[in-house]
Amino acid sequence: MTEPTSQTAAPGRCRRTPPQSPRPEALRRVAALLDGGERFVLTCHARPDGDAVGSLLGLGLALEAAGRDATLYMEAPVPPHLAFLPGSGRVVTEPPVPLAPGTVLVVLDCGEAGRVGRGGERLAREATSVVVLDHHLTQGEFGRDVVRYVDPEVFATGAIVLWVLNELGWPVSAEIATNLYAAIVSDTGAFQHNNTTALAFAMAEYLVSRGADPSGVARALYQSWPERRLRLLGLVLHTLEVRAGGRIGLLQATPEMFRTTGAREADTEDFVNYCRSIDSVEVAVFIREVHAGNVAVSLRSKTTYDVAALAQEFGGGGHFHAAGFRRSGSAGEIRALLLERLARDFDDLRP
Ligand SMILES: [Mn+2]
Repeated sequence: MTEPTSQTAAPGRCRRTPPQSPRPEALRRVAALLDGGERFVLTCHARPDGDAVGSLLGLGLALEAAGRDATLYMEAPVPPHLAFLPGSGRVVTEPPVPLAPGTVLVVLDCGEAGRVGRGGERLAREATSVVVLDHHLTQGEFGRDVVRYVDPEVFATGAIVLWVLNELGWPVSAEIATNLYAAIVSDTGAFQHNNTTALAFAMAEYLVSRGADPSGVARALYQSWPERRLRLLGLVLHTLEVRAGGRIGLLQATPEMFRTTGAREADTEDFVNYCRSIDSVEVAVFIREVHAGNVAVSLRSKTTYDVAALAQEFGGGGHFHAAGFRRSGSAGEIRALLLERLARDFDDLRP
């Protein structure tokens, strides 16, 4: 464990303990399961973001430091833009078969076995117990009893992981702090989204005092993209369309755009926010068709519109202001369906 420098640790200048959780009982149940377990499998939702990966690695490193056997499983390798996170090299992309008796499955930043991707449902079935640490509104079934710490009011799953570690009295190393700090930065949009609370800053302060490097994390998250991402963005921005008197903005990426730029789906992270950045836009939509017939949609809202509810109608989910879904079909078909549905909420939206 890296000790904070004497400067940051000076009394009155840094937090000795992280802020407390508002749900101490749920926290105690989770902590008891982690403390009593010997063998763990940690996983998160497929196509993970910084909160999913940071939470998974942060908890994984803490379990290992506490002498537990922890397998960190994701269905695909850590996305390149998150590979800087300490411990990312320990992630395996094959789920362990079969699960050793006594294994505790911990599902992070995801409330549904089906969203873990390949092997998620089997892992949930075979595990001795299942713990869910999450903050999504949309919660689904695991087909069994699950111990959940789920709070949609919390800005990041990384915050819940920090509470769990604090409850256990396990040390927060610089590596763990970096992961949890990156989780919070990612899910608050670098402290810009309206989930950014005083608690988010208090936790960030604590994590920086434990060794997280804010400018290093910002550089890795926001200034380390391959050139092809910007080439793709250039093409995507040309597709901008605003509807409903400017309140709905749409962007689209076609298979051809991916082909000509060599960009991948992971390179489109946060593209939807360019649409939301328009002054009049309340609902931002980014439709991407990576392979023909295979469409993903990102939805964002600025203030009062619930995009989680909208995404759920299309088989997806998420948060009030940030959600998404995937469907088979053409981008054009799904765009038409979506606009038809949005016309119910936006009177002046004409098909
Ligand atoms: Mn999250």
